[in-house]
Amino acid sequence: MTDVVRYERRGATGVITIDNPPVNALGIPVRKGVFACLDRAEGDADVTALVLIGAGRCFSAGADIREFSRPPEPPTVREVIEKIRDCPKPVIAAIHETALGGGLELALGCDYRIGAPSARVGLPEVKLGLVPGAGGTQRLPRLIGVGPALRVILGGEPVPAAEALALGILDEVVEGNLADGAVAFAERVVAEGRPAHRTRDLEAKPPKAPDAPDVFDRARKGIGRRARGLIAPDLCIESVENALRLPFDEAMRKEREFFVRCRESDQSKAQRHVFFAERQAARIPDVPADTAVISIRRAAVIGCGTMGAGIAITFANAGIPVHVLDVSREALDAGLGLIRKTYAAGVSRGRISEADREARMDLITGTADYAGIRDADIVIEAVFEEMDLKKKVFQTLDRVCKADTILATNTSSLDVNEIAVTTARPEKVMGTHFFSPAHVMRLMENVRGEKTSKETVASVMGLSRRLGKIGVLVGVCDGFVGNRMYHAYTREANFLLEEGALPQQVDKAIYDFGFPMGPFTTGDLAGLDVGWRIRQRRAKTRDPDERYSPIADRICEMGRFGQKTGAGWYRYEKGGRTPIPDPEIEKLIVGVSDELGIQRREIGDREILERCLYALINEGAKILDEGLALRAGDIDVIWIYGYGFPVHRGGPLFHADTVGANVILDAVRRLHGTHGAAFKPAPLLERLAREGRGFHQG
Ligand code: T1G
Repeated sequence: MTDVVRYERRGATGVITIDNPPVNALGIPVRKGVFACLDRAEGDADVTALVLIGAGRCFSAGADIREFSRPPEPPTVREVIEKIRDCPKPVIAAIHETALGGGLELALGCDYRIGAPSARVGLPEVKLGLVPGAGGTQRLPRLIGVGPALRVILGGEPVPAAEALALGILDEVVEGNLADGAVAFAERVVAEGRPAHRTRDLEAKPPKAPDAPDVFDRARKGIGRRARGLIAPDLCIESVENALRLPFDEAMRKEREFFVRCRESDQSKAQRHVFFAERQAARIPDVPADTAVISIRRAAVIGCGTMGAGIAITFANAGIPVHVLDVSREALDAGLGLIRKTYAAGVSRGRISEADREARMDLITGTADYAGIRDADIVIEAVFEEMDLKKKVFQTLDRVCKADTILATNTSSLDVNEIAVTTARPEKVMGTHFFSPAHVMRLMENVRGEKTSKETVASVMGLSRRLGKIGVLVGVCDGFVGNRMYHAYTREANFLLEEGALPQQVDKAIYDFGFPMGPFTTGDLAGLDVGWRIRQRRAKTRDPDERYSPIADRICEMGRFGQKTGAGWYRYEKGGRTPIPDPEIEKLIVGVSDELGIQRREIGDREILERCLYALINEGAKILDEGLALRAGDIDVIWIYGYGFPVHRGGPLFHADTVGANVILDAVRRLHGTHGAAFKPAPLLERLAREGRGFHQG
């Protein structure tokens, strides 16, 4: 027994309880504790069966991910499972809430598995860049068949109790007290004299309909689309394939080899970093976790355009009633129509049920009258990106809303402090920057103003989680963190065009690095007019000596705003979304090079990546220096969940640590020499290189 595992007798059944808050991770004390309890139960002649159960929130969230950067200490999860296998008495796993990764593998090593209705079981290792390493790729195909096992392992999603029962992962789902149900099941197993029921002794079930014999080829094609360049998914498939073609012990040895290869890979280190970074982002050093928060029972959104509609859907999806206000009845009707259309698409794609759609639509009310939003606990302003208009809206909100209503702006770059001081409640004003489409993108960049109170910060950060978003707190500057870095990244992409590259070449280099799309395809998708308006606003204060590329403006002046106008950086077939390189644009680009007297040259992918990514990293270092982001991991999370930075590279600053601060500083210095002030090395980057440290060390 250890203080995280306890043992008790219930009649002739020994009950082993894992009690290692918060999620019963299978750290070394847990493994030692379970091992010791098994020994004790084996030696107790009065014990005829065993139940393994979790205390607190769940059965077990699996291996302790924090241990992976250290050599494993015995007993490993595998050794605990082997101990269960060798136990002469039946062992029953009793699962509530989650049994994930090694937690499910531990349960698969038991003779039987009993679930509460709340049980959700899964093997999410692939999301950490790993292969299940304690027999999951061998035992699951033996229990549920190769096809369903591949879906569970490659998808990484938890399987709810009813489906787990139907598949054969669970032997029974018990209502009421889970421990009682499991002990009763154990007593039945003994009374019926059932033989040992070792999953390893079962034959792996080959693919059956609807999984055709080519299930492995189809799985490989599937990951080719979704998970290009990733190591773990391919090895997961190979390991499951081994369940059909190798003896159990040999296949287990191969699984272990695959797991270790993945665990040591940069990809898995990056994905494990992101797992913790997105949780760390919720921690605000000067806002204690027990800070009083405002209860958000009702919300309102001002402006029912694309963003406003998406934000309203986000609230309704979280079960929060939301009023959508637009002073123009026509705009309001269009926005409500967009909301209906979005939900209808969700139903037709099987993402939500008809009942869910109805319930969520009932939570959304349109109004053209500010009096209708008086009782909102939070109002998100999502009107046109124009400062005077936003100030007018906030002055009205300040007058109409109750005293403790939080007033938030969805601005993507305007000064939140300037908006806040137009109200009598600056302490209740924040930025809540959603990313389009707001009901899909998980990032919420929460902008803390100079006068924003801790209560408001805590309330909005808590709301992010409730909305299913990843809230990251940032400071006020032009573009906050994400867009300020995006400006540096796209600035270099545009300069590369002037110097010899074409949009399709830059986009391909960025795509091959792992982004879902490059900057020009992204611009066409988001709409080029958004950036154009921001550049026009900045034109008034732009340094005349600062290099500026006119190409993007020229394209907008032609009325080419991207997909929404059928042409932008690329052209699109009518109604199509496939970017087609356009000779018209190539002509425009070459014309600008000539105008600027730039001799176009051959530009390689390496230079494209250096110029775009190191500009991004250098700007991120400046942002950290200026205290506008709390930690490097926050910047990584912003870029992964807001801009599609490949998760298997960990985000821009984790990638910088993988490359090495000194390597990046050398390149930035070289680029500074050839491309001027934009590449002036950030002081933090210089410090890290000098001290041999990374953004995430210390
Ligand atoms: N190891 C270490 N810490 C973990 C952890 C884990 N497996 N899971 C969660 N935590 C921490 C988390 O960092 C947070 O810490 C706190 O617990 C609450 O988590 C051998 C090799 C279970 C669905 O991938 O999916 O087993 O911020 O905020 O929203 O083959 O945690 O409080 O300090 O997420 O209620 C596989 C990962 C591991 C599951 C609960 N298992 N965890 O969600 O709480 S690899 C996973 C989750 C493995 C085997 C392989 C979720 C959750 P802090 P939380 P939640």
